[in-house]
Amino acid sequence: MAGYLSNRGQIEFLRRYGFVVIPGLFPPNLCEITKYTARAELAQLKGAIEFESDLRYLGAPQSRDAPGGNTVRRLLDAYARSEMYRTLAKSTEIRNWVELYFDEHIALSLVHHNCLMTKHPTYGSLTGWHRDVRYWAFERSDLVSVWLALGTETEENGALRFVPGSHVLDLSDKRFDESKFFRDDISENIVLMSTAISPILNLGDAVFFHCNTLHSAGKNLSNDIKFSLVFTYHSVNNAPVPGTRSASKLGVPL
Ligand SMILES: O=C(O)CCC(=O)C(=O)O
Repeated sequence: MAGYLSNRGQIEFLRRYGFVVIPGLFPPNLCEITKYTARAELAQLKGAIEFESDLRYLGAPQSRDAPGGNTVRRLLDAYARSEMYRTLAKSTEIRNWVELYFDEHIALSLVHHNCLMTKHPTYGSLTGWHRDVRYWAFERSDLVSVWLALGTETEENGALRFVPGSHVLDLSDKRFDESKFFRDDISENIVLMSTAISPILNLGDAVFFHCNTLHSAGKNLSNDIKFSLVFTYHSVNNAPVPGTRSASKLGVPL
């Protein structure tokens, strides 16, 4: 999708649909090395970690003592973890693109995403429909996340699904539950969700998506762990609201 487009064409695509796939953003060998780093950290349970049992989404172990209780969801604080992740987060490939999108200098949020996301077979849980902005507080809801695939991502192993154009829809609070997930018991919501598409990503491909885009992801039904590196960016002129979690760490100007 959008593989034949120029950067400006890709940006237009994101503005219209709320997400865009950028094929081959990084070379496969660099992504393989990054995945190798992540596998080592995973094996050692190194650094700050979010476990599936912390989230308790559908299909996740209910506690750390339950079977599969040590299943990792996210290796947190990716930016602080290794030079390898920092280099990718600050790369010219991402910076130039996102700067062009905002047409302003940009910053990387250390609070939102900033993680190496894993999805494990068996105990990796699905993620319901939501907008990422649900827990974020900036002057304007205008942030872009970059999801870099460190392997193939398909519906079978729990790839992201997006509702095209949902980032510009005015969706009332009543259409979300108390955890800010998009309710699946409202017919208008069901119709909207039925328009979703799940782009296939290959090693080194990325999907850039707006913080208001409705998205979800299924369980990993394959035999292999899925690895993705995820960072979120905003204009330096779109500051986090003081006193909120979004403002709890200074962003990194790029
Ligand atoms: O991989 C998943 O389950 C989706 C994660 C997601 O949508 C998120 O962290 O916002």
